[in-house]
Amino acid sequence: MKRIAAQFRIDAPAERISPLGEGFINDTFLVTTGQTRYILQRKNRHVFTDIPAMMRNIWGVTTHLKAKVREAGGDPLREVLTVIPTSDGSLYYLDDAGDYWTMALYIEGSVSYDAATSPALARCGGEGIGRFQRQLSDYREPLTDILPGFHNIRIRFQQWDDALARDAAGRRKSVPQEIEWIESRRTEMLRFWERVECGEIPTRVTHNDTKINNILFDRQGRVLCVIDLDTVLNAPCCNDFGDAIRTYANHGREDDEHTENVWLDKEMFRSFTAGYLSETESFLTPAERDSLPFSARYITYEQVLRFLMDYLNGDTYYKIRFPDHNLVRTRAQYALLQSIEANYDELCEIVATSAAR
Ligand code: ADP
Ligand code: GN1
Ligand code: MG
Repeated sequence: MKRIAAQFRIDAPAERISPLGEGFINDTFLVTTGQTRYILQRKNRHVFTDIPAMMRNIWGVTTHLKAKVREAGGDPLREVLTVIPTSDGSLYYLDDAGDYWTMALYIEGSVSYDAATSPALARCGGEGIGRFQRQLSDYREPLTDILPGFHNIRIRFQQWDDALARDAAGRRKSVPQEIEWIESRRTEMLRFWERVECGEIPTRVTHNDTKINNILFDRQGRVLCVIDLDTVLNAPCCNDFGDAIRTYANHGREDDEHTENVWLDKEMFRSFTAGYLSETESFLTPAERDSLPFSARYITYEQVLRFLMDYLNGDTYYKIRFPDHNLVRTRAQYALLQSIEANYDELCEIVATSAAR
């Protein structure tokens, strides 16, 4: 690992390297030299099949964000992810085993949460995601679509149908009820996505993985920096909103075994929405604003599908900590989906009347 760290432009040889974080996709390490700390990541090459293009996307977006932060008088080294290139100027290091490694500055004084601890924190998270979208709303460089159809339910259904047909892990017959949760909502989910396909809901530069541990806060609970930029793509803004609600407004955990703990916390929803709209109200079209409440159903449903599909496939995508982890996640996210559905009219009302105070 020290040999790999030495490939990058760091200020001194690495003294200590230790694992960090709760990400489900990449392997993340904290590298300490005499003076500075860095994040070293082994990117998941099974999920990301074009890591050079992904890193070009991240470089372009972070360069743009840094200019915005500078203009606003902020600190670009703390408010934007800083990619550290290798000593020969590449954005990644490819090792002999074919693994891709990348490095970034560790943001000192940052706090990472796995759940929102107060409505004030949820509001700050909403501001952070909204600001990220606003600062990128005039980004005109092309982005490579490194994950085609990432939040496109039509494409997810193709993968789903295929997974059911293959039944690779022989688990299909053990989860008939869970499969029915997906099938019974197929039509309404496709109907929502048609609003994107026909252009009524536009696409912009968005993050696409806005769970709470992909944003760093300072010790006062203010947003510092949006991280995990692997999935920055052209997609509808509402996906970022809906994906964030999955963690900020979930009273339980994403993989709660006690599904009675899992319900949508409306105070958290209200606060996240107010923060998000305070940054985005100026540019969102009426159709985009109108799409926000349903996006919480859409992305939570998609997550039920993705966890269950990974269970059917034999746990090949997400890191798991115990054998039925993906099934536990499926059931917990379904409990959240049901709670969102039960409160849906009220969520529409909150979004429609939020004054983005
Ligand atoms: P994954 O794609 O696997 O989710 P992330 O890029 O989200 O990986 O990193 C995993 C965790 O590592 C984050 O949730 C965060 O806690 C921590 N982390 C990542 N990058 C930084 C950074 N630049 N500064 C501080 N902490 C970071
Ligand atoms: C993954 O990488 P991470 O852990 O931040 C996944 C998201 C899922 C999330 C579920 C590239 O996010 O799409 O919503 O797990 N990222 C990718 O917790 O698939
Ligand atoms: Mg992450």
